[in-house]
Amino acid sequence: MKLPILIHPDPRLKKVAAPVADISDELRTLADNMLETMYDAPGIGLAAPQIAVGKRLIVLDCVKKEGEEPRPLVMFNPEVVASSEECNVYEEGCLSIPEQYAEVERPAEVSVRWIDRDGNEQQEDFDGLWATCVQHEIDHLDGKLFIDYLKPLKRQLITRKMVKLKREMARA
Ligand code: GNR
Ligand code: NI
Repeated sequence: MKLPILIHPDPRLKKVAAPVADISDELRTLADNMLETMYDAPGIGLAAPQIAVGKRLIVLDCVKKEGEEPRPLVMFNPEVVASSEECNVYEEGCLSIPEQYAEVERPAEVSVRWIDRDGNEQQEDFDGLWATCVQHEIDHLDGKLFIDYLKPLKRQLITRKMVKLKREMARA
């Protein structure tokens, strides 16, 4: 089932999400619906607060090349346990901030620990687009958006555009 994605500004996107206690079938279904919503958008990641669920759950798949095997990842309670000194700059976008893109600098490599859909603890190192995306998604769980890294003026400009977009969407 496809779920509606919240558009910034929305107070639900600014809240710190709550850790998940144990992995139920209900949570697995939610994760599957998030993956469906993400692929449909299309996007390379999605965090539960974006669909108005205040839980520490993210999904991602940064395999974007045609013909390559997809790699859907479901992460409950994901945590960055180590980050590289070296940084990367990526042009980021967000499904909650449609059609707005800006360069954001983040650690180039991160080690992430999480609980998978079977309730097992996992840890893996990510680099490239995967590293950027997983950090962007974990930020959502802490109520943080990529525009929070921009200069206030640029952030305000984008926020105003989104207010206008939401007004137009409500009228349509
Ligand atoms: O689809 C998405 N693309 C993207 C591109 C660069 C950096 C981060 C992202 S994540 C984004 C989907 C999204 O909003 N996830 O929260
Ligand atoms: Ni996002």
